[in-house]
Amino acid sequence: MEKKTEIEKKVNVRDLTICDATAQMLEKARRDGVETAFDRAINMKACPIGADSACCKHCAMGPCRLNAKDPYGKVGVCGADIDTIQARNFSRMVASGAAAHTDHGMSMLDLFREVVNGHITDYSIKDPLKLESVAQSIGIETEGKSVAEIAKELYTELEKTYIQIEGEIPFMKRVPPKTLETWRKLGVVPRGAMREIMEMMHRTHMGVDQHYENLAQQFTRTAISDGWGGSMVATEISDILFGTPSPICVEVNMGVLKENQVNIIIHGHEPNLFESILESVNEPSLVQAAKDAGAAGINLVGMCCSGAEMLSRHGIPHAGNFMSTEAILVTGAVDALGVDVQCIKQGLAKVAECYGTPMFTTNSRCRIEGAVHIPFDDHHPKECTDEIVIRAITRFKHRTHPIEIPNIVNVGVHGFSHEYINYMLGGSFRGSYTPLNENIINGRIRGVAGVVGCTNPRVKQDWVHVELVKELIKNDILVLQTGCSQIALAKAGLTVPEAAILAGPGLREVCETVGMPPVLGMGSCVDNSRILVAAAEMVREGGLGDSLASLPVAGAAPEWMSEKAISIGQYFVASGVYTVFGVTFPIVEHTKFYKMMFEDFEKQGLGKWGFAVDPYEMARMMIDHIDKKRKALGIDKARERTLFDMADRRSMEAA
Ligand code: NFS
Ligand code: SF4
Repeated sequence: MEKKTEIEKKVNVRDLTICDATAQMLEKARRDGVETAFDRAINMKACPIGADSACCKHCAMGPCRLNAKDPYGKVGVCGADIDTIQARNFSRMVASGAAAHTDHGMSMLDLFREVVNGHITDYSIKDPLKLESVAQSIGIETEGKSVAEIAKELYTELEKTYIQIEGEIPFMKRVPPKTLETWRKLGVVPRGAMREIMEMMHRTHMGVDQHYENLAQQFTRTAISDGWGGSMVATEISDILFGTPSPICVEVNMGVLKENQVNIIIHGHEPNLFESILESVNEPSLVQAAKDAGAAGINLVGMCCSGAEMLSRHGIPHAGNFMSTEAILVTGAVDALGVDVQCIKQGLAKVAECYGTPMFTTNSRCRIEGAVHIPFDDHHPKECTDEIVIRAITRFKHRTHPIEIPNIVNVGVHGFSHEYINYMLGGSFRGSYTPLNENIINGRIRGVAGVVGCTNPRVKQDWVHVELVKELIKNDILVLQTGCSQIALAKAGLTVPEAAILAGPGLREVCETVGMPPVLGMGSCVDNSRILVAAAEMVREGGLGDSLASLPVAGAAPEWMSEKAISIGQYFVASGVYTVFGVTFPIVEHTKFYKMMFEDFEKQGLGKWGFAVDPYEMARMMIDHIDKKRKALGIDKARERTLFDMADRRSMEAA
């Protein structure tokens, strides 16, 4: 114990995070003697063999550990070499990440089916226009059909995303033809996600697939079944049921907690829980109960991904990203923490207990010792959400812990669905991606980057995200964001139109003309599918090549931590995007597997992986790639001309 405190003392909280609110709470946690994941990350040295993905525990002849310094010097007991071991480990990360997104998507589809069948009445189809456009995008004839008829047909089609045994999943119809042709040639077009994930698990069992290239074919197919399958269904169905986001001004950061109100945090990934608790907190009898308990009202706040969805759809305030979930409990102001699935640290239960915050699990898939389980059922959702509100009110009434809420709130604009980008740039009468493409072709916008993903206590929270994005926009690259990354930039104040002053002259001019921020928040991690759809639209629009791989775009997950991020990275790579990860990468350099991931994929017409810890290095890699694509498209000269013109104009104006 002595030793631990010494290590902690040596590490200033300012070295752990650039989020002032989180830093303030980490200081308090230390004073209170409460441990968080930041402390555990300091005390738990990452296993170097595991970090290199040089170990295998797929059978009881092992576990076997190879040597990353001499990767071909040794093989496992069964004879598996370093390439097989890395490829199998990577495959299983993709399978797990893809399973998380597709199981979430399937829950949304279950809900949709029951709404369509009339068995669930607490939810309804809020966005019939979106229903129609999704149906049309996969070839369903909508002319003269009722909403109910279209919905039934759409359900039957989308179910194939999961359970289809043979044939291509429905959203393959959205993939630009040239990209689809490449995928068919490589044999990576998914059948149904269940089948792909099952086959992936089979092939990574001891003694099955022992060729890294063959494994790569299947993990690519599995990842595509996530991005263009499970995740895309999750986004589209959520929009149909709860509404398609459009830009909205929202408050972010821990200052959204209110000392004089009953504070409820929902942290997780599935929007249905959140949608229902939003109804519960507006229930007049519960509002009255809160007032009777002495509260000024009930304050509902989101964290992580379902928080990012509610922020985009309804303007619900967002309190912080993944590495702030323990810290916020340290305020003592949280009267209930409700969680569903994914990215819920087990450590939350302990911290919640320290501050007398009741924690509730709600999904049968996720239970935590020390948390109270209140099952959430889509057929009677309010039974669960009302109960959480009632217990929060009780906790408010009996608050015993001193309260300290960081007085920090950042206001920003979020909710840029691909539909809205279409409308925003193309005008209200006839939305289109023409202006975006034109501005890329004429060089005002150099390219587009998706910066997404987690925060991770192995690096300074939010810092890599923020520095990377600043560097990109400074170089005229429009940034699209989702998940915890989006919240990092919101806290840094970059999701406002005024942030355009930080952009390069070309991007700045476009942002100022349209009145948009240089950083567009698109929602949760499953909403990365919005980025794919936007990219497909850019190809369809014309002038930027005929496949996704020809676009001047790049992606990054600078502070990633989850297997979901790996699946996302792989489906971006499969979709032709150069994708750079930070923190660490589960791979050994100077191996065949490494060469395939970081070089050869691109030669097959896909994207490729990149890795850098330093945000400026990461930005440079992405910019170089974007310039390479511009050159291949023959639009590199246009940019020089445009920027020269602009500089000319400015100097003339000044004179
Ligand atoms: Ni994405 Fe959302 Fe955040 Fe990472 Fe976790 S909340 S699904 S996995 S940590 S971005
Ligand atoms: Fe070792 Fe092979 Fe078993 Fe893996 S599958 S643990 S490498 S013997």
